[in-house]
Amino acid sequence: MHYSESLLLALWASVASAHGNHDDQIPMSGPHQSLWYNRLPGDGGTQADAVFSGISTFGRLPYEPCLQKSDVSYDIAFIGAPFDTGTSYRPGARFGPSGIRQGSRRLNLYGGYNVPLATNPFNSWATVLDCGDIPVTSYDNTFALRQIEEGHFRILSREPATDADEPGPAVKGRLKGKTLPRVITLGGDHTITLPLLRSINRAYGPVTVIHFDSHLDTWKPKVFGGAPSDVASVNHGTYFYHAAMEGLLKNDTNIHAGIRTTLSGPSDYENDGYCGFEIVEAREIDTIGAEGIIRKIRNRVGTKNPVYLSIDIDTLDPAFAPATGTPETGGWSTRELRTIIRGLEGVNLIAADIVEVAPAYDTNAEHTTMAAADVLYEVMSLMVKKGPLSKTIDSNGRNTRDL
Ligand SMILES: *[C@@H]1O[C@H](CO)[C@@H](O)[C@H](O)[C@H]1NC(C)=O
Ligand SMILES: [Mn+2]
Repeated sequence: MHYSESLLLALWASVASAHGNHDDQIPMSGPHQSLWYNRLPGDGGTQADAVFSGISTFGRLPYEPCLQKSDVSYDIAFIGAPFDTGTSYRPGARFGPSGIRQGSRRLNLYGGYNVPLATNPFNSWATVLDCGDIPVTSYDNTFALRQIEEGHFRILSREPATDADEPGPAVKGRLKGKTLPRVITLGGDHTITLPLLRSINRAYGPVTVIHFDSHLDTWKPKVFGGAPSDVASVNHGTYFYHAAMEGLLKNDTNIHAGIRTTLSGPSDYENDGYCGFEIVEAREIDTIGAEGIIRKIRNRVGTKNPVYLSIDIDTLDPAFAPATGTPETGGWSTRELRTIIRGLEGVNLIAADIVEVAPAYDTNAEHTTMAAADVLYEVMSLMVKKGPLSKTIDSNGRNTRDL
């Protein structure tokens, strides 16, 4: 035996015995003990990884392959949709789900308590899981969109872990009134929101959308992309046009916020109104502030409508989130967007997505994936604070809680 090896063994023995003799002196209290990693393997303590090691899930939540296992239940599920063949400029959002997970590792290092919202989404009534990714082909957009719709619907249409109320009756083959979990989808380019809304429609009927983005995404296919074929007409600039034409949106209740795109002309805004949206421009933050923007959104969507929240990471200025498909300067800071999202407390969020995170263009410091993770942390917190959906949705899909 080499001298260094025997020294190491002696050291190991002394550490192990000291540890064994004084087990109760090691401070192991507080939430999230599974995240504690300051013990020796095999000493009876946790063998969990550190936040900087091991396999990544969103916020280091437990992973379950929910699509393969029908007996897994949850109240909030994270699911990835690694699709990016609907992009007009920079591809790469197929790596969004894994990038966001990587950027989210430190979310609950200290326990995860959200100070401004006074809630802990990692330690609450809710069972929150990372369900992995929906399998998505990169060779056939039509098939990929079907995969995303079916995958999402299988996650959405399951009984939640926490069933606060009696499930209501199904309405015309829909799941309206049934107790449902919430699903947060990690994109993927923004095209995925069309199949996600198709899935949502099967459960809730037409919904209200809050859309954070620098772009409208209601462009007519002839205007955006030229629509040389039906397949090409569905892309990350046109999916809301299709959603409106398919009746997936509740007209005149939807709102975009953070808009600062150039247009083909003023008619793009007219078409946007036709698709059922109001517009909050990014630059309005200079005149009405975050408070004014929150007020506009709340006035538009109310607190009774079931609301789908779709967040394009390009809402943020490229200084804060450079790694995205179509960056636009002049956007909000991460602090401003987080403040505005927290301002949606009480809004009836049934599901959400975050899209257009393309990690290949990120800084070495992971600005974009961290920003995406932190924005979702606020969304998760809002959902947990609001309570189980079954308490808030009646058989007409209406909020019954006295607000
Ligand atoms: C939505 O509502 C607006 C404003 O009332 C209306 O102009 C538009 O035609 C409606 N769109 C659809 C698709 O029904
Ligand atoms: Mn966008």
